[in-house]
Amino acid sequence: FITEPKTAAIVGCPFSGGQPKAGVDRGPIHLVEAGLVQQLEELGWKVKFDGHHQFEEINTTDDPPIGILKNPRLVSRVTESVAKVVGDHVKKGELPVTLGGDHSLAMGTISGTLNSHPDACVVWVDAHADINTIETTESGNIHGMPVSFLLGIGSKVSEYSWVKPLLKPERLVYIGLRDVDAGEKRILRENGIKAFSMHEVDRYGIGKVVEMALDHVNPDRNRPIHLSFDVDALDPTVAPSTGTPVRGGLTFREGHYICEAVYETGLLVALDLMEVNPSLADAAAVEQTVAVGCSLVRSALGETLL
Ligand code: B3U
Ligand code: MN
Ligand code: MN
Repeated sequence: FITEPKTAAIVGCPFSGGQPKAGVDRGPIHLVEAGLVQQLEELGWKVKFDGHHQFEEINTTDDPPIGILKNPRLVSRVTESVAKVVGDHVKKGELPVTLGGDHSLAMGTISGTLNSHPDACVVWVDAHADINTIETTESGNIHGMPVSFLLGIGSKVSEYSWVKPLLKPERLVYIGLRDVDAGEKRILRENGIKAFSMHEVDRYGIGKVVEMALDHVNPDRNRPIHLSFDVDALDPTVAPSTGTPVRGGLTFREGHYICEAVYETGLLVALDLMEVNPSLADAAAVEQTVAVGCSLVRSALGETLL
């Protein structure tokens, strides 16, 4: 699905409107400053990066909550513009690498992927399921909701009518969950959505979990894969600088293994790396988190240990 010469497009999204903590908008700036572009070039990719996306033309001085939803118009307009950018790269056979920013952005990235590849599957790596609906969300933070919008479940908000329900429950799989709201557990159950929580990672080991996850969404290994990686899937000792760390997460190697195994399929068409927040934790922890973020992206783009 990626055309030669293989080209990665860095889609830097300095955006924090899907959650309340400042600083996550600086995640992409730190990842690029750490040398991500050169690192991917060293792996043999042609890399397109012409600055981070500016959302300033998106004017939302007046954005009162819709029901419980916070910053609803801003998040909608930003993610819609991200959907266009990511969709254009995918259409051209380029690999968009979207750097967040908060995970509401995945509403845009996955819409962009599915517009060109309606048969694509999504591997969502996260401590959280991000599948709350308008009815179930307690926080009103849209970064906890993008998956429900993509599936088209829950009540509709006209502001989000651009989001087409292109994602089928059987084309979605989770790895790394450990902080799932009661309402979200019900949604996962009722929609038959496959999820490998940390319990399954402990029971089977990461190798088997990734194999089972891909067997579920991609049994013939012929569907394009969108990998949406929330850095908080990793244990907070590995990736401390993130807005909602949850203990008991993926080890450094488990996180990288997922990326390596997805790369090995040859089916990756889009990658998200989300929720790096350089304003949380001390300088050393920030440096560590940013370095891990870059290294996950390299693994997903073909860096090997040998
Ligand atoms: N499920 C909660 C908490 C949460 C979701 N995603 C993150 N936190 N990062 C919610 O707000 O929907
Ligand atoms: Mn997330
Ligand atoms: Mn998360």
